[in-house]
Amino acid sequence: MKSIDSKGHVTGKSVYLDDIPVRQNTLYAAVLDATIAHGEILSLDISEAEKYPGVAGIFTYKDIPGENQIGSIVPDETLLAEDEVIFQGEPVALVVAGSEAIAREARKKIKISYKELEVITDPRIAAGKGLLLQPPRTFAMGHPEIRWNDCKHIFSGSTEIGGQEHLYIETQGAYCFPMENNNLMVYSSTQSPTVVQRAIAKILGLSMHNVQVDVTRLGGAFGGKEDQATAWACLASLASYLLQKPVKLVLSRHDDLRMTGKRHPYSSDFKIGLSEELKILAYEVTYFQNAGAVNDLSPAISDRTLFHTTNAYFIPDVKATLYSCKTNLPPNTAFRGFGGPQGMFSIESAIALAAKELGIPAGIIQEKNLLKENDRFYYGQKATQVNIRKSWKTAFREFKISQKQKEIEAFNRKHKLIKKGLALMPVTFGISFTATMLNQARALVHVYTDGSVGISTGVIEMGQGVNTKLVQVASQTFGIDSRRIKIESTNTTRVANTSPTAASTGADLNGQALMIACKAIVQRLKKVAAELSDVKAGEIKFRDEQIIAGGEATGIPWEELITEAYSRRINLSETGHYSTPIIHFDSKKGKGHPFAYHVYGTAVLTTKVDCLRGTYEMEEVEIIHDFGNSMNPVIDTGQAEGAVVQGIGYVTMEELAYDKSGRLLSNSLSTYKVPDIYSTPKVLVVKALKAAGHKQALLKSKAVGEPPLMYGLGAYFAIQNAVRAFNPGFDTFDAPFTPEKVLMALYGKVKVNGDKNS
Ligand code: LUZ
Ligand code: MOS
Repeated sequence: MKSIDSKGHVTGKSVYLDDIPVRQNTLYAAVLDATIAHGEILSLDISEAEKYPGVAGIFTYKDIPGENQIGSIVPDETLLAEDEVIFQGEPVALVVAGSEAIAREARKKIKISYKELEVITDPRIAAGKGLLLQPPRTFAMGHPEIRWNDCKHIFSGSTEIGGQEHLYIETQGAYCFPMENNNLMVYSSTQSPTVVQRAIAKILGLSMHNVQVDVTRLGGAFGGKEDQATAWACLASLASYLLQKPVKLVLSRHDDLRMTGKRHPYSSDFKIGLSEELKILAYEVTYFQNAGAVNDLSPAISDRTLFHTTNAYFIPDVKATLYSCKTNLPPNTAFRGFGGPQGMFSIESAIALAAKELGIPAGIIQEKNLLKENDRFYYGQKATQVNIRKSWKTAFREFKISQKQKEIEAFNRKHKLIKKGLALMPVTFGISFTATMLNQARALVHVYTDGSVGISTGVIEMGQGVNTKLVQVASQTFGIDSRRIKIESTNTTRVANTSPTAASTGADLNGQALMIACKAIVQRLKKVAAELSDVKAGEIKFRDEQIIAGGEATGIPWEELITEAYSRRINLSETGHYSTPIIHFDSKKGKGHPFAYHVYGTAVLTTKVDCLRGTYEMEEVEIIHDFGNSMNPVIDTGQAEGAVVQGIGYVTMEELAYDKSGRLLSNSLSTYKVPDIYSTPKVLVVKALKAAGHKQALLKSKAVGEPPLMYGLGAYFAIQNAVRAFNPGFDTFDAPFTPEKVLMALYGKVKVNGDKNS
């Protein structure tokens, strides 16, 4: 089925937050943010700004009627700074005026003076000073410290991997207006309506039932609106509540780039040990996560890094330790993959280093160590229905990888100044929120008397096509045409206590809740249909908009059935609640069965490097991906293609630069480069692995949002292999591999791994 949004999107009729028609007397807000990354606020003078014509109010933390606190996992994040600022871009005051332009002008009239304090942006320096947001966290299996004795080959090194800007097309924003009796209506561009609702209630000293949050759709999010949509909704609500007027706050692109957190940069040390037969026997890794100034979602992201430390491999003795380091950067946050990519980059770097030292292609080591059925992940879960080897083998066959490798070797022998490189990237990604509690969802279904259907769930449509999947579920379960089905906005008064739409679980959790609700209505309708057609309820089915009795079409249409059910006073509405079975995790021990299932796949990536300029092109990216039994191949393939390009951008051109004062230098789209149509691979093929799917996946169709992003990591290693064909000594692991860094790698002093200052 085609996306139900495609027509609205291409005709420009789809409504995003900024398109919601505003009410009379709407005011507009702009945020004044800290211009230094660490300091005491000595004085804050708003008097001149207050007098600026058209200004309706200026608010600081002193105006907050409830608690100045929006931390979602740990209460360590103020909405508005009090006496100290801890990152550049931290909100300090809110200016509200008759127009956006006035608010932004008046903002400049606020005078603020600071006493500057030491700024730390490097996670290793932070760790050295004991600046940690959480105690160090270790997951382990076996005893690598003993196992080194059995290893024939041991290699160690370090990796750096940068952050990533989400660059959702729609910037952060919220629109709020007061309702009677102190209630508030809030439109928010959030992945987490309930997180927003809870935070607003806390800020204003209200109860959650006073705050109604509504979301129609987002113009992209990628994790950037899982936790970081909250502040803007709280600020707009604060002004709206205090002024009793509608208030809109939409960040400009520059404000958004400067004030919001990104994917976490990591700096890591690894040690890998292999047997004579190239089995990885032991692996140890220490991660220094650059978390920024407050926790945000970092504790959960840390967990996912630890879960994906061994990627697609079985390693018997593993120990991984993570330091979540407090720096003076905007709080880094969720981003598609959620710490997984950084963990996988380390193990892939370790394998790449071993391969280089042993003079063999990395693929040989990768293949020998891929997970097998019933292997145990080092966090305790047994791997079942493992498709990684199957995807690897299929990729070799379908994409003629051995032949490609030979062609590249021949090409490199022939060409002096152009070199090609190839890398394989197997991916294994766990599906479920790592916080078991969040793996639940609800749906509300109404069948109206004319046979049309309205559906509410807790899921957020952000371009991933989840609403189309919901239509498919309802249409299949009721046996009716998709045109009868409407997906309502996501609203906290219709579906409460929503989990964020995140962790690739949106369709699985909400789709299964929806199916439960639809099935309950179907059960009731079957009794009515049985009486109408004189067979037992067990022999009734609904298909093609009519009652099928004992396998025969009755000609009794859906509408008639509904009219009859209503006249018999049968309940035509239902809620469904789904919670993922089986999963559990003991976070103290670091053991359990945290994931409903895993998604598997293998990518092969080739690149061509211009060894004069350091520029490169991704030539072919070909993927065998485990979609399970895809319920919507067009949508799922689109998700996979978008994700892999985003992953390639992450390790190639997307470079966040901060200066020593903690200022974001890459603070505009002229200095932060993301993949465009010219930099996407010339050939991009995503083929579905023939697979049965998993019974915990919605209609056996596996979650698809995040896993394919990690194929993109292979771009780093493909470029590295091309560079090595020119400069064999090169073995640094420092992503993103921008053309500038490629040029240095081609000609600069050959870096020795672990020598970070050269
Ligand atoms: N968000 C979250 C996520 O809160 N928990 C998770 O486990 C997760 N995983 C991936 C992406 N977002
Ligand atoms: Mo997420 S990284 O909000 O699934």
